[in-house]
Amino acid sequence: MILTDAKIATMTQAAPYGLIDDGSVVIEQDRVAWVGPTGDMPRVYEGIDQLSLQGRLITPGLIDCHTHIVHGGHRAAEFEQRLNGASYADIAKAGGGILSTVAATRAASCDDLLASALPRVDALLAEGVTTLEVKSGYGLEAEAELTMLRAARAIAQARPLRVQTTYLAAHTVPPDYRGRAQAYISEMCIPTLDRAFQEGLVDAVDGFCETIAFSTAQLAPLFDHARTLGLSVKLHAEQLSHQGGTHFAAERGALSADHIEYATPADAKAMAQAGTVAVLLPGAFYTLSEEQRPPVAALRSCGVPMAIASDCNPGSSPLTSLLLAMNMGCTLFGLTPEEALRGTTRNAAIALGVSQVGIIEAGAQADLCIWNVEHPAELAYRIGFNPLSKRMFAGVFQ
Ligand code: DI6
Ligand code: FE
Repeated sequence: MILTDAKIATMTQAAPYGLIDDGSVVIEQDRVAWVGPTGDMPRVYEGIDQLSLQGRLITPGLIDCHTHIVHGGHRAAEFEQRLNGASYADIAKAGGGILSTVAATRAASCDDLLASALPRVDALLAEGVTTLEVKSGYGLEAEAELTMLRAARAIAQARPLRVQTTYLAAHTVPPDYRGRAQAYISEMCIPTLDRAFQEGLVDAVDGFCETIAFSTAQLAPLFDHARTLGLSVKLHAEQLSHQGGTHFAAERGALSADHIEYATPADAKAMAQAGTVAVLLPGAFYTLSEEQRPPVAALRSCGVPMAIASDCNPGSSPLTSLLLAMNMGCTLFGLTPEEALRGTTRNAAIALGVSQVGIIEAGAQADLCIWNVEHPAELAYRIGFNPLSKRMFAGVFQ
């Protein structure tokens, strides 16, 4: 198939957008065979069926590289508590927060978790998401963590998209290990990681480095173990305070350090050296009414790739719109619309360690979005409007 009469944001070159004004994409099975200005199309492709897009924009399929989309229950009551004056940390210390979602998640079966996640997944798909990262981390005991990961894998059976799973048992210390974080890591997180790995349930390992969760020293044995299994690591770092997580993540060659509102210019430098992606999560910043912004200027000047994700979770970011996350990345964090789109395509793919997605070039996966817009900046510009015309996953229009 040939998609023609299109603007194409290939995201392959440096800014702006790798844009081709009057372009075509040749698709063979699940791959892009050729992309370029229509006038340059090789003659071998003459005679193949052409679909005119009448000037519409093609981008790579969007990638949401940080979600907790599998979880039981919701936390609307806490939203209300926060608006009555309680802070996110207060609620967590009082046994609410993550732990209330843990109770609801443990009570749910794999089928329940899948069924409750799918409407949220569908909201993301409707806006052009073709690759989705899903974390565990609301089980905090072996069986419930494994169940979450199985539900995450089941999403890719139930819907046409790619799922990357992340093991986040080190999300917070469960009540039965209170005050014994290190024992929780060695007795629960590490042995369960082995089981998840053997079952093929895990693509990467994550942790939450924060005063209300784990220190870098407590996370170190888990990250060491991930490395012995050949698994990549990533980290929730510097979200609410500076704990050294970003530096620790960079030192260990992490795929990404996520949130990083409190990261410093020195942290940005360490990330640049390690090739660690900065995953910015404006939905959590917005929901928690945070004021400390991630060090975007330092990230930019050091050349750290920036990604944007929904952080879809029931507590700090009940967000199921990647387009809105892009808008917030621009409005709240000062990203350009070009950086926002790069952040949900090419850089999001790097944050997941997945190649051949997030860009449009020969050999790449044919995961594409077709948009009813004239210019790619429109994607981050509108608020609450979805201009998606069609979504293609693995060479098939959905
Ligand atoms: N940081 C977050 O923003 C989420 N997890 C994390 O480590 C919040 C999780 C929750 O509140 O349920
Ligand atoms: Fe998160």
